[in-house]
Amino acid sequence: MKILHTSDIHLQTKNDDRWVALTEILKVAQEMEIDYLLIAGDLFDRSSDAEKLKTDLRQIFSGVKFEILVLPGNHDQLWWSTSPYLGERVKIFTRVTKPIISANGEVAFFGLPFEPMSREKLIRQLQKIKPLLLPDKVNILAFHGELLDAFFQPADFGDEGRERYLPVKLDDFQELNLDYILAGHFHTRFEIFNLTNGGYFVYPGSPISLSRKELGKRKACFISTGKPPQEVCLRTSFYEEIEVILDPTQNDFPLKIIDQALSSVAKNARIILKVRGFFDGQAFGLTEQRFQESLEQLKNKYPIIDIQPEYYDFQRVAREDLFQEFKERLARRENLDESTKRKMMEVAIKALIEAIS
Ligand SMILES: [Mn+2]
Repeated sequence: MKILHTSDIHLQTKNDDRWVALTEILKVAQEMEIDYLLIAGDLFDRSSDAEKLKTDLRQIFSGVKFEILVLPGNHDQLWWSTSPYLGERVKIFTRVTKPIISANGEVAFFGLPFEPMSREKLIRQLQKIKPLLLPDKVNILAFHGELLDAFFQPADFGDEGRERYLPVKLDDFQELNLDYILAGHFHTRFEIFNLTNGGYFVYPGSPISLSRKELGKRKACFISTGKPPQEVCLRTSFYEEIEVILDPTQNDFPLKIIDQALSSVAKNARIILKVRGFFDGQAFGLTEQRFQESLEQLKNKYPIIDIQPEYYDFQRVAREDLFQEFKERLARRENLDESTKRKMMEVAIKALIEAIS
């Protein structure tokens, strides 16, 4: 059986990037001919957003060929508790002791709907699954919370502060013999953890960048039962940090170097461009202002959302005989690797800037 797993879409309104991400997931699910789409919490950003989107969702969820299983997350749990109707394809996890069994009887899906509770209570809740596990079936748990084994930052969960959201350890699942734990709440990236019984704990990461913390192509998790989880790249928009370090010994025009670095970035990326290092303004007939204006113009060519200008025109230093001699000697050194040479060059330039200003 084939399952696609996503989480933390945090829908807010129709036709924005998040909505497009949801339609992309439905499209991918259709193309892969999956049987179940599992959404492991925080489909909505807030309950009020869910209420606004209900009828539109009912429509798009009814046009699919697979079943959709939804777990309430910490952002939308109250709304799900009103038992909304999202079409006959959609089933909602209501109690951890009420598994959803697949039509062919192969898979038992358990789901622990989010609700604030102590770690002790959480462990008791999880233990309730134990007598219900079906040894001849594939047992899956949908879970929305924090995995303590990984060193995450609060921002990895969408800046939710220091409060803990259903904190678990991989060891908590030791006696449960689950095949897959399909989790949500961790936005940053796709991550797989191995369970001691041979099963897997997976966070797919948000299918769209919700903040600048979520960098790189967004993914969903694909499961063909009996096999390890696989990542599926989505064609949704995402933030990408591109850092260009201008090498003061390079003879290429600085803008050409930046253009080259940007040319290979995916079209659906939102680029945060960081330009560091040094260039010789006099040699290229560039002032820092002209350089910055040219960088801004790149926004017409590439999807750049932010430019962090940390470059430095070191033309005065570049003209110093001492610098020229240093540069030549450094270039001749064969027992130094390129990164060491670059660091030495940086230190030298900074020291010379200090000395002559
Ligand atoms: Mn969450």
